[in-house]
Amino acid sequence: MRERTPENDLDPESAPDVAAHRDRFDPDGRNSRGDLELQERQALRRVAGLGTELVDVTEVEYRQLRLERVVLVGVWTEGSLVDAENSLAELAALAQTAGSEVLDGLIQRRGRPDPSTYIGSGKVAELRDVVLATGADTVVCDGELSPSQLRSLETEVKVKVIDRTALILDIFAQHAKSKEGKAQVELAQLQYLLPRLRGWGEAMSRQAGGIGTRGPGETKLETDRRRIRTRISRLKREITAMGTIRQTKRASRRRNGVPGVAIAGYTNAGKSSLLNRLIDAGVLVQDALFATLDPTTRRAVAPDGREYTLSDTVGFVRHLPHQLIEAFRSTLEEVAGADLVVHVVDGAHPDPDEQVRAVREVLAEVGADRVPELLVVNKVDTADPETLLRLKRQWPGALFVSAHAGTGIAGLRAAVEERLPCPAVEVRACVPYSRGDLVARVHGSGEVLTSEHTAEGTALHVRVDAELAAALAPYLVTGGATANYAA
Ligand SMILES: Nc1nc2c(ncn2[C@@H]2O[C@H](COP(=O)(O)OP(=O)(O)OP(=O)(O)O)[C@@H](O)[C@H]2O)c(=O)[nH]1
Ligand SMILES: [Mg+2]
Repeated sequence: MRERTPENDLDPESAPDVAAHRDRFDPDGRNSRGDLELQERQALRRVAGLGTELVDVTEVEYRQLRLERVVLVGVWTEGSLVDAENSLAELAALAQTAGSEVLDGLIQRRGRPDPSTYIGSGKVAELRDVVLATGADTVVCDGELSPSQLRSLETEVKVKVIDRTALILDIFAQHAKSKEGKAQVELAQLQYLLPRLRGWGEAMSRQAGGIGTRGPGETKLETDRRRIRTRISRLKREITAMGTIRQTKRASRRRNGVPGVAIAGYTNAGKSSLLNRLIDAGVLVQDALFATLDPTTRRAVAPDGREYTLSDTVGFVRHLPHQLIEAFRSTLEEVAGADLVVHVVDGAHPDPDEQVRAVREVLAEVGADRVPELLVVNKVDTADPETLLRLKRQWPGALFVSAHAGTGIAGLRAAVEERLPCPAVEVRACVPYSRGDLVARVHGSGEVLTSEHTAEGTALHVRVDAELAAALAPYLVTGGATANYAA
């Protein structure tokens, strides 16, 4: 299990270098935004008892999550013991990211989770002992539990019980920054909450005292449900509206023939670090899960002058709660709208194959599996050499890089640029000097094969998209335009 300290959250190797580098190129300090965000986040982390609160729905029977001292418990139904341990280690990393201290972890082998208490009765007793011995205040289960399972287990172990989904939602709530991100997380939380309104432990319920749920309690529950439903519809409308703005931007990028590259992959694989390496974007890097929630898009220019965009996106995880996929659909569709997905894999992770499988599953769910994928194994500086050899055999087309050490970055950049869709039409034109705007557009989105200044104007031999070819039509010279569907 990894120890998290504020020190190792910072990128130890490149932090000072990158900062110095940025100072040189970015005197107004705009690019160090990632560092500032990180400081802000760590300052928050130190507030004991920091939890997630649905500020707008204060009346509902919803307990704030206050995860401080937790015990983890998982049911291992298939796969090897190593798989089960990896899964619990990931749950521990999630819990630490949410700001809690992990005291212990238990795994039970069972054909399937117990329908009433998730773990079997013997294990429940053991769990109760561990909770007492460690002084834990919360139990985190490695799965999505039914409301009644949560309630029964809570009654037995007498501390708060939450599941993996609630934990992930809590992290998202802590990390959401933009208006859109906050709305998406709140939507996911409310959708998770709705069927569980009665699910929280009865002892802690606001209806405590009114044993059972008849009378005024029932009415209140109905009111709460209605309020939540109203809020859900409003959030959905808001999110759709915000998504439209992004779609418009994406459409304009497409119209201008600027290809888009999305960096996707498992959470903590190093997507943001790679973006920083590739174009010094200054985005937040943290040894935490789901450090990035809001997509960042930056422009980049290939050596041949063609422009493209690189976007950093939210990371994926195994069994990403479906409420989150739904709520973040518009953000995830950014990936589906890209021309290339750079799929980043953490080569130092105990099970990179499983990461790749989980990421491809989510990509398929949002329709991004049709986009060409460039597999990139990151962290080769710390990965086990034997694992790397195995992965090289397994994924012959993959690139092996280190965002920290800079290994393979030039190759990655070249591979990305090589895969950018080629503009479709090859054109020879002589553009008069009065149409400098056209020449600039060609340089921005076309591929310039040759360019020469002549007495009549700029003689160009270029590959451009259909729209630009039409704009160049008045200036075509012999040879004209030939469709060339190279891409
Ligand atoms: N050893 C090593 N560590 C790396 C490398 N690249 C990134 N890291 C570390 O991995 C952690 C996660 O990096 P990020 O760039 O934040 O990862 P991400 O994929 O953007 O993660 P999320 O936004 O949380 O999904 C940080 O602690 C980085 O310093 C690398 O090449 N080698
Ligand atoms: Mg990130």
